[in-house]
Amino acid sequence: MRTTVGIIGAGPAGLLLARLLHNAGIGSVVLESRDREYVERRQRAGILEQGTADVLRAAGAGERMDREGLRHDGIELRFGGRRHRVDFPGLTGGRSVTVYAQTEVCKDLIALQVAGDGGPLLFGAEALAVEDADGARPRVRFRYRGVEDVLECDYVVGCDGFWGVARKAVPEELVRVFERSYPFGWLGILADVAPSHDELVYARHERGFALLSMRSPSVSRLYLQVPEGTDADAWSDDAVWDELELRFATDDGWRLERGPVTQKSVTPMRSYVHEPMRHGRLFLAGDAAHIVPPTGAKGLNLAVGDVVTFVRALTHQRDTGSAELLDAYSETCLRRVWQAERFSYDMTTMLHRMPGATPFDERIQLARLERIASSRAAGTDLAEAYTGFPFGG
Ligand code: RFL
Ligand code: PHB
Repeated sequence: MRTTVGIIGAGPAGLLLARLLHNAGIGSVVLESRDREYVERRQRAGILEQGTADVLRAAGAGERMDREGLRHDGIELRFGGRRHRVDFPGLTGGRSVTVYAQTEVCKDLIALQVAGDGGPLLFGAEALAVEDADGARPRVRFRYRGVEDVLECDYVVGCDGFWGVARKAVPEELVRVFERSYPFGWLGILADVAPSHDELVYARHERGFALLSMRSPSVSRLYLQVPEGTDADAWSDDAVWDELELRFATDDGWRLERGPVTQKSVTPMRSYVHEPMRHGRLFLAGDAAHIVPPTGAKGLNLAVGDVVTFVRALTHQRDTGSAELLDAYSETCLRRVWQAERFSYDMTTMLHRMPGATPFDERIQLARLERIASSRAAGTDLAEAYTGFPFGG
């Protein structure tokens, strides 16, 4: 097999990349180790930055998002029994975000890919290794239906997530990894009940962080901070609702509606950056190169930024003959990645119960929240970061 761009992974990064390349007239093959059903059911992110929604629209993948997605003009910060709304358009000159689940983005992109002539998308095709990444003809060795095969490419893009194989092809001596893990995770539930608030609620409580999000007007998505290594099944549904109620409690009598829980799982929290994001003709995009804790809602949006940057660079090379933007890929992406790392870290440390925190640390945490609630400048900083940094800037 031969193609221009070999893409490993059919998460949002790989699927959107295949779409954007197709729209630019560039061929690709996508190799995905899981089956289609698994990819379409995986519960993950829920918030699309304005720039992400714009990219999906421009790629021709925004029709259902525009119909079913929910535009959100703010979030609520809850602490000390009080509520503070961060007004996105008011603070950023009109920007907002869209609540539309990552699984739905993936379904829409897969449907386009299999319906059109967007190039092969192979499910059940596991990449084993990227070979000759810094040569003229990189290859992906993969196994499909029990048979090993080789995909020869002009470029390979590793969109294979945190557990993928692509970044192993970058020689160790050229790599720097920046990492931080947090000694807690998020217990997430999906519940068949209308969201108890019309915008997301980020709550800081002595017992730990809680987040109220949603998937639709009738489906809630809620998270609780739990200790590292927590088994989701150790929490009964009632225990989850009781704990959520405690952490979201306000002085003004706000009520949390309960409903049947349809999914429950625990997500670990990690900050991770792999530098560089490029080696020869191998490019890394999305979670393959960087992870953020979910508190800033940035992971999916970073993946989109990376692939937009790659396609811009590749079309620039095709149209002008200049490899300048491809050469700058890692640097360009990393500027935006580190801004998202900073924001996700700030949101995480401001809102979670940090093990080992002293009473002094807790007062500082509250002072950071008070500052956002009382200063337009501090509120604007959060609103700008949450609604999104420019792509490729
Ligand atoms: P993905 O989605 O992990 O996709 C990688 C794909 O590669 C496949 N793969 C392989 N295929 C072939 N050969 C191999 N050897 C392979 N190894 C792996 C995998 O099967 C998979 O299909 O990475 P991608 O595309 O970079 O996308 C990144 C996002 O998924 C991730 O950043 C977000 O989900 C993070 N995230 C959030 N991001 C947001 O922007 N907003 C949010 O609100 C948000 N909330 C979240 C989140 C992530 C969460 N979890 C579960 C980690 C909430 C949660 C709970
Ligand atoms: C979600 O809806 O899954 C979600 C929303 C906001 C976050 C993280 C996750 O910060």
